[in-house]
Amino acid sequence: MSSFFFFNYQGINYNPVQQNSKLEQLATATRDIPTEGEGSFHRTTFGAKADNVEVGMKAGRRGPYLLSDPIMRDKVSHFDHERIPERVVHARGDAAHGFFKLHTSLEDVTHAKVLTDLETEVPMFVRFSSVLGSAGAAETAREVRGFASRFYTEEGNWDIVGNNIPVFFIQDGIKFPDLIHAGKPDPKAGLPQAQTAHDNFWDFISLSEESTHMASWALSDVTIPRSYRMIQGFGVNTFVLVNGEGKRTFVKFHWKPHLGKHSLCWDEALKLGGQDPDYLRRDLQMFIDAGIFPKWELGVQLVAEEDEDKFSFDLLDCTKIIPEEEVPIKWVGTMTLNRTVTDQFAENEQVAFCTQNIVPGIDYSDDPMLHTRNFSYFDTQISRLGGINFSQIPINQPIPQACPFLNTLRDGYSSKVIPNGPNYYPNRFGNNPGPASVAQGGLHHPPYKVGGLRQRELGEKFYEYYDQATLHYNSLSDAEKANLVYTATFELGRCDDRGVQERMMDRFKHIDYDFAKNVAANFGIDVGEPVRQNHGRKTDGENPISMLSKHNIFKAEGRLIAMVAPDGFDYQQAIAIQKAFLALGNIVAVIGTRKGPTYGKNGEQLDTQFTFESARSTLFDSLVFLDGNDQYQKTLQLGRAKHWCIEAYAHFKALAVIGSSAEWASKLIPITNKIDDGKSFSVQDGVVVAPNLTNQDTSLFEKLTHGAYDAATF
Ligand code: HDE
Repeated sequence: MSSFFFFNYQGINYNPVQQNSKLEQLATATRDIPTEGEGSFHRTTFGAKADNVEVGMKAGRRGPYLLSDPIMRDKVSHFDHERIPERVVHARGDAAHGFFKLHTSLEDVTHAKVLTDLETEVPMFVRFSSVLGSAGAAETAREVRGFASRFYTEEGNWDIVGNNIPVFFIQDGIKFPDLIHAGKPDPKAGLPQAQTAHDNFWDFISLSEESTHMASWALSDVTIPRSYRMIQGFGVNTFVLVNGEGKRTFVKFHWKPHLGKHSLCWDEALKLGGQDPDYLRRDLQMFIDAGIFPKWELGVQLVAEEDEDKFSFDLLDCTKIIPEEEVPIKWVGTMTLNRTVTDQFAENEQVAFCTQNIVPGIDYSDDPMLHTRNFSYFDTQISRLGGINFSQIPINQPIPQACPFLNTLRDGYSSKVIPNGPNYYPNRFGNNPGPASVAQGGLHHPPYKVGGLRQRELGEKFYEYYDQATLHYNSLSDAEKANLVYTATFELGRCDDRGVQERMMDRFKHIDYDFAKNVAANFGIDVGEPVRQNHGRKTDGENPISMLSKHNIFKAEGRLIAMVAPDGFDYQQAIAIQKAFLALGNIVAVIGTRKGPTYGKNGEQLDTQFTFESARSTLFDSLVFLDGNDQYQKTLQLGRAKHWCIEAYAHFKALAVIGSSAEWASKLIPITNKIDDGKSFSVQDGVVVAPNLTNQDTSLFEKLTHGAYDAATF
């Protein structure tokens, strides 16, 4: 087990992953480094065994270095060229392998095998990312998140390169360089890193009305996710599905996490940025390696071609969603991520997602962002990955058994194959790499009517900017609306230009008058009268639009639990609780006063993974304070231990305080340690309080863990 995680998992076995065709192909490119025996000698890149890799060749023992030393040159020169340009956006990310299994065929609208074949498990590779931060940026910075997924289908690679927000800032890709320049560090000052909280960014947004809807998302809690395992994914752009008859159907793609959507508190995000800048990648890898595999449902929203114009917005405008109440999402298959990468550079860094990668049965719409993206993603890899042959890099190759190398494309920097056959078509040799008909599984671009005057314009409906921003705002819970005010106050509070602030208040006024007033009050800005009477469509009642609402599902599953067990803890209780949490698919960390052994009240021993000093409550989803003897209680009197409890409570964590810890906690947080006669525990404000708990029955602990999570839903 790798030591890059916080600890070795107790009670959970690393789950060896079944092979799939993509992993088999990657295995052929993997070079295992032997640790002993004949093969363990360092070989130069030209294959010779080095006689010394630590001391170079000199003219005389203390003399100058000799340039003729081939081993030093080989080693140092390779090192000199190790770095490649980081992605111009989405530089910081983490990736994992997995598979997709379709459960509901879409055969009436597409002939794509991946969306019609219920039998095959399709290998996948997924990369999660943040957008503006450079490759080393802290992962809990407030950022939009990338969700790029690749299906290695038998018909070729299909990429859905999405985000965790269903819309985008701009409508036409030609503006993308300006948007990103405004968000990235200021060219003179070189700051801030991984932040939108600065004048340039909000300047651009305040001058781009179309950004208002996306801005309402960027300011919401989704930009500080608790885990990549708990984010949604959206293809954002409208694609097209094509069936065997050539009928076209518009489609939007969705990924829904089985664990529910879950965000950090801002205070947690800020602290974690320092405590563990790798928080999200560590989390992803830790759970996958523990065999607790994250899963997502793939959903589609389908619109028949003839219904294209029936909406109040344009289907080609990616600043708009298709509200679920108008077109429900059909859930069709499940993605499971079950293997972490072997080498970050070879896989995470070299993967080249391209929106243009589609398979037969899938086509593009005329979304102007999508077309720019189809150009850009391919184009950027040519400089990022050093030439046109990036598709030959193992992680980018289609599955060779199903999609063998067969074309007349040749040469270019770093070609990794030795093509043996004709390099032009048609030819006289008989083995023509020629085109495939639809029946033979060829890409199918059925005709449809385009036309009109050549012009630099957008569809008429693109010019309505606010209805859906209001719709989004209206669908937030009260807590989320309050957070939106705090976040806007923070972001604009980091701007110094009064004009930027005033223009943003005006934008906010178009979203919601009260929202604008609440933010403006923190800047001493008078927002004046409401800008418009019609605030767009409202959602009635409790979040009827599930895509928009937060749907915070707190489950005692896939969580990281801290069990506080300094010397003197109740060992039987600790073991029962640990088992109950593990059985539900969680990871349990033991916290003590020393790294290494901690001792129960009868001298029993457990290993700790953390001490109160080496971690903070922020790292965990849930904290359990056990029952313990006087020594245990004495330790809990430490300021740091109290801080763990108070801080976790303030961050809405699910907490359990058992036996003597209940009384201790009742002096720190607003709970009472008195519970009704005959009850084992009570749930108060997200805290399970169990002062008299002596029962060692596992099922009670299971209930207890669920109790805390149910109560923590706000
Ligand atoms: Fe990207 N985007 N993008 N983008 N994007 C890139 O491609 C670009 C857009 C997204 O994990 C780059 O391979 C343009 C929307 C993700 O490797 C680059 C436009 C959405 C990733 C690029 C957009 C995204 C990228 C940089 C306006 C949400 C990370 C490196 C038309 C659906 C993929 C690379 C990964 C990456 C350009 C707009 C998401 C430069 C020109 C909308 C998740 O090609």
